[in-house]
Amino acid sequence: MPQARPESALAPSRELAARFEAYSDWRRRLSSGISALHEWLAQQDLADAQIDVKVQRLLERLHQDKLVVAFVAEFSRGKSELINAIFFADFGQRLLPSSAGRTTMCPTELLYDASRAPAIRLLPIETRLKDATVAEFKNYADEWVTIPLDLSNADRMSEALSRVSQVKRVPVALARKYGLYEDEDFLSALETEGEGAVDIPCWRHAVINFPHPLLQQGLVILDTPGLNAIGTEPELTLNLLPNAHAVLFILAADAGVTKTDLDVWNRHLAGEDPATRAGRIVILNKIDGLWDELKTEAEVDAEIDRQVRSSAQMLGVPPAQVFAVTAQKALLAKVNGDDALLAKSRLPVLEDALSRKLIPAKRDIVGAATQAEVKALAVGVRALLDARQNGIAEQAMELRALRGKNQDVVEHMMDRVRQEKDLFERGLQRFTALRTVFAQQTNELFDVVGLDALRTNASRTRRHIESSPFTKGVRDAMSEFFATIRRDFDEAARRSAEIHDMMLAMYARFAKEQGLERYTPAPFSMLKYQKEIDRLERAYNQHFNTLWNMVSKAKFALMRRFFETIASRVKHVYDIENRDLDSWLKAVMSPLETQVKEHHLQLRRRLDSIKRIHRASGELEERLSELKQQEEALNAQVRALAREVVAIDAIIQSPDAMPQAANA
Ligand SMILES: Nc1nc2c(ncn2[C@@H]2O[C@H](COP(=O)(O)OP(=O)(O)OP(=O)(O)O)[C@@H](O)[C@H]2O)c(=O)[nH]1
Ligand SMILES: [Mg+2]
Repeated sequence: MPQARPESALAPSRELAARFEAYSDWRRRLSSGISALHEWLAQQDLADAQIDVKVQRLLERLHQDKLVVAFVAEFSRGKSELINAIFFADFGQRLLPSSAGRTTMCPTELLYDASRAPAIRLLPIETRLKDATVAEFKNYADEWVTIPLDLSNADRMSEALSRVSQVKRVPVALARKYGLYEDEDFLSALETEGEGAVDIPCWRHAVINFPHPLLQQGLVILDTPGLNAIGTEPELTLNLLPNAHAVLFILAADAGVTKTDLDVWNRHLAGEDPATRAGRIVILNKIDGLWDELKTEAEVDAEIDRQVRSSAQMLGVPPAQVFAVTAQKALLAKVNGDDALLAKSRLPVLEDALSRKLIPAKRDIVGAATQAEVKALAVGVRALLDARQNGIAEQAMELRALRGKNQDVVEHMMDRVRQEKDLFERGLQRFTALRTVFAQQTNELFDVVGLDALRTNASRTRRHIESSPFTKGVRDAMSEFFATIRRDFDEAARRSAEIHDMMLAMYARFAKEQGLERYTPAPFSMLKYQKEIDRLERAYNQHFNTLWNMVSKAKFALMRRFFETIASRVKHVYDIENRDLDSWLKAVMSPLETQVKEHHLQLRRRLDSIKRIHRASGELEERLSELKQQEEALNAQVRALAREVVAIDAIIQSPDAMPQAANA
């Protein structure tokens, strides 16, 4: 367990922890606001299956919301040391292995999943021979080696964590088969003794499940190995890094910006659009190397400043995005409770920037998305309530007109309602026919962009790659893979527009014929998924040549794995798109279903009350007062709904309550 230490030394990361705690607290409050709305809807009999699914999804998203921060750099720049200094100084020692030379040999995720015991899980490097991605392996516990973490013993913990730097000696041919061995670069830099054997990482990926307060609240830290290791694991380049909320790129003051630093930056981080670039934070580490007792403090600061500016210029980012620190001295300072050294390490400035930038930005995005969904939900419920109100008003009007009238008039009226009901029931047949067409069109739509279509496309691509394993063959196969997806997406856009048109016409028709509320469903847009596919294709194009040239002999193993990673990312896009399409189809159809059901009910009620009045004229006033009560109850529901939505809005807008406990 963390040892006691002077209060002040911990202040800066407490700030980060406090902000994170406040953010989690906000998510919890937001979740309970949404649950309250859902409960109220259920109580009032206003929730249907579609609403249940929407709320469930919203809550899940809020619950699982993660904030991923990746640390990327060439080896030995101090990534692991920086993670130790920011997050694990409380343990009073270096937790993640950090040493000269290559240390972290596999991508390492630090997170907390309460459903599992604290442990480090390691995916053996041998899994590179199989055509599956790390993300897929995550679903199979038996593929991983799990070492439990003893939280009460820092030494044993750090020993368990040292596994991320394990290497083993294998024949060169095998390393090539894993897609690891390259003649000039990566592995030759590891000590090789004797011909034909080479040291390779023991593990392909590590996940550390560890109940650190920040991780418990949804922070995920991603530590990565240096340049070439990044390049050989497509999972990193295509999935983990693009999806990180922030990427910290680390330089070392003693090395300056080297060619390999620039390679890492340009290949994996630079990004084309300024927005991506803005999410990058550059760290100039090891500034203690510039400390010099023979110079004045001002001189040293000027030198650091000069390095910050020149690094910023080389990377094409504003100098304000570059933070000069020394991770090692910061860790030392925190462990010893040395305030002066901690300030001098400048780590607090970085921590402050992290907590100020990252969390509010994330909160804004989550808040806006939640607000939009709650609003859409409320609009649907409100439409139903409006329809009920109109029905009651109509009935009351009808009945009031009967006051003092004789039986004939009542009979006449009953006939009229009966006719209306007949007309409606004929309309129902059309509605049933529409539903059949709708189901047919929906099936056709899923034929075009369902998972089966993707599976067929992927197997065809795999076959093509294998049958023509030359640059052009692979390139053509891949282009065709993306082109097919694009064609399918265009086709899906066309078909969903057709469905939309049909439903618009149907709503208009029902509104006209049956006097139902006119409703205009939103169209479905494929743009989001198209953009994601474009991004994957760009990433593929960017990495293709690099990979092709880099891994001369192992290229086929690597190419296949590279394709599998792309295919699994594309599948992810399809999963989301299919899910969204499914909810869209429900959202387009279910208001009409509800309207029709509701209208049917109202007609029956009208007929019933006129029948009752026909039997006994005393029923009229009684029935009218019943209607009055129903109207009042409905008005109360409308007001309550508005209150529930306002309450959720208030939570979304509420300022962060920085919890006292975190500062105590
Ligand atoms: N002088 C000094 N040394 C540092 C500092 N930060 C890290 N180091 C040292 O630099 C070496 C490399 O640090 P690591 O944390 O292992 O670097 P890394 O970027 O994780 O490297 P890989 O895991 O190999 O990719 C270690 O010996 C650290 O102690 C610092 O601020 N100042
Ligand atoms: Mg490391």
